[in-house]
This record gives sequence, structure tokens and C-alpha cells, in this order.
Amino acid sequence: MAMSERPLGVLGFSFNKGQPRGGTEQGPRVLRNAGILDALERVGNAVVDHSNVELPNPPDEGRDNIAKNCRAVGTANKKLSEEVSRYLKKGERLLVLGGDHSLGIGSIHGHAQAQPDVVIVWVDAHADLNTPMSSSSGNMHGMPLSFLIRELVEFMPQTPGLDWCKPCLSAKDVVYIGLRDVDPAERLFIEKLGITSFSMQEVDKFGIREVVEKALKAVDPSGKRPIHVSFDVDVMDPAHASATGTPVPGGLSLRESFYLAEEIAATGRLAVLDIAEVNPLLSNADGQKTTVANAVDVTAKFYGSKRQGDVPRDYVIPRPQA
Ligand SMILES: [Mn+2]
Repeated sequence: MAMSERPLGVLGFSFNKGQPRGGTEQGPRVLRNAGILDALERVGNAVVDHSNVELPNPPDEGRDNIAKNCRAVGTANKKLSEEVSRYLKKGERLLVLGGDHSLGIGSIHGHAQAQPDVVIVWVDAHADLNTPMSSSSGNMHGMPLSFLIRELVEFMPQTPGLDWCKPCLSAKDVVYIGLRDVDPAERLFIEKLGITSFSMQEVDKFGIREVVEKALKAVDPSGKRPIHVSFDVDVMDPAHASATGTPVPGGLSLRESFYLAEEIAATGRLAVLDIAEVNPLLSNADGQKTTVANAVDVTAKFYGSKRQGDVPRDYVIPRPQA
């Protein structure tokens, strides 16, 4: 079955312990309330809502580690990984509604167990590539890729709660789009490991059309591998997504975000999409509404394959009465 014809499973990951602010745990609820399931059905997907991942009680955190809440982040993501892997093996595509971006650990790990040839398109203002040693904040939503990339293994400390997570990607399986706030260690890793990266400066220079084309070519020249998009809403300009924990000025316009999503949809190879870092407790009422609405609209573009517009299956062009 063509990828785009498979059922689309939706999995909520109601979690906030990868960063310090309450609210990201409400992401799945506000996105569902805003009609994300209907929006996906309207563009022709057979949607199956698997509800939220049932998270184990947060374990006691020791004071012995530098990655904050690592036991909670680890156990929750282990559960997420198992669920993602299970539904993919059943033949579904998956949409993961976060939750903070530490969810990348479980979502990508689970994806790689089911489809080892997966490629990652990380769409974010930040690289989320710090190790527990290099992070200045200790917040794990800035670290997910460091736990997943094989070439970084020598830089990774033993992290309680994450012993189950064996790196499953090489650096060449990852491409970044939208970066504009990158820490020193992240910059060095990107350079030394040769991770393909398109910052906002490159989006300005080449335009979003060329960036998306180059990004997909770089990560999968054959154009055959399953795609995992991890979309942090902070990649969008704060004008379009202010209800998020770490907004950075100068991001993707709404139209650029749509275009990226439409081009990914057009590949027919999107297997998993993460929508991370919607935080309905931040920003003002207007900002909250706009952020959630834009997150829903961008998500629908990732799954609406017909770029010329979607015609309901039962639509009949009206004619004048004879
Ligand atoms: Mn992120």
C-alpha cells in the first residue's frame, strides 16, 4: 500500500519535563479541541486516534545527573518509542502530538525500530543536539538528537532513565531546516559530523523552494526512504507561533511553513510527523489561538496530498435548474 493510503494513527504525548514551563502537556488536548482530527479527515486521511500515551508515574529524580528530569524523560520516551514502533509495524503512518521536544527521543527511536532506513527532517529554530555535558540549561528538550546519533556516542554520559535508548541514526540521515539559535557545541557537531543544515539565512538566500529540494536530496538522494519530520512550532516566526517556550525572532512565515509541509506531503513518504512545543499557557489569548490554529493548519498540509486544493469526495458542481 502506498504510504499516503495507510491509516493515520494519532498519538498524544502529554509531557512537559523536558523543559521548565508547565503547559506543553496540554498540547495534545488543545490541538484535538481545535479540530486537528477533522482537518486530517477532510483532506482524505483515515484517521485513528490512539489517545495519549499512558505515561508511567514520574520516577524520583536523583540529584546525581546533569540532564534535568532524565528519569522521567527516559521512562516516558521509552513508552512512546514502543507505541510508535508498534503502530508503524501494524502498517500505520503516525502523527505524534507533543508535548515538549524531548519527545524526539522516543518518537524517532521507535520509528527506527520499525523502519531502520528512516531519514529525519528536523524543522526547528534550535538544533536540539546538545549533550547533557554541553547543555548550559540541562533541559532535555534541547538534547534529543544527541541520544540518537551514533557518531556522538563518545560524548554521551551514562544518563539514568535512558539506558534503553541506543543510537539509531547516522549524522548523514539528518537534515535541519529553520535554525537560528544554535549553541557552540551544536555548531561544532553539525560541522564536524557534516550534518546538512539550512538555517533561516539559507531560507532567505535560496528561498524555501530550493531549501526543501536541497534538503530532501541531501538526506535521501534515492528519494525512496521513509521520512520522519520533527516539527517544533518555534521554527515559525513568533508572529505565527508565540505560544511556545523558546520563541526566536526571524522564523518561517506561515506560507513558508505550508510550502515545506506541502512538499513533504508530495513525496508520499511521510511516515511520522511530530508536532512539538505548543504551550497554550504562554503568550496572550490571541497568541494562543493563533499558535494552535497555525499548528493545525500546517499539520493538515503535511497530510493533504493534493496541492491544487482538496475536493470532498461527494462534491457535485452546482448547475442551474433545467
Ligand atoms: Mn525543538
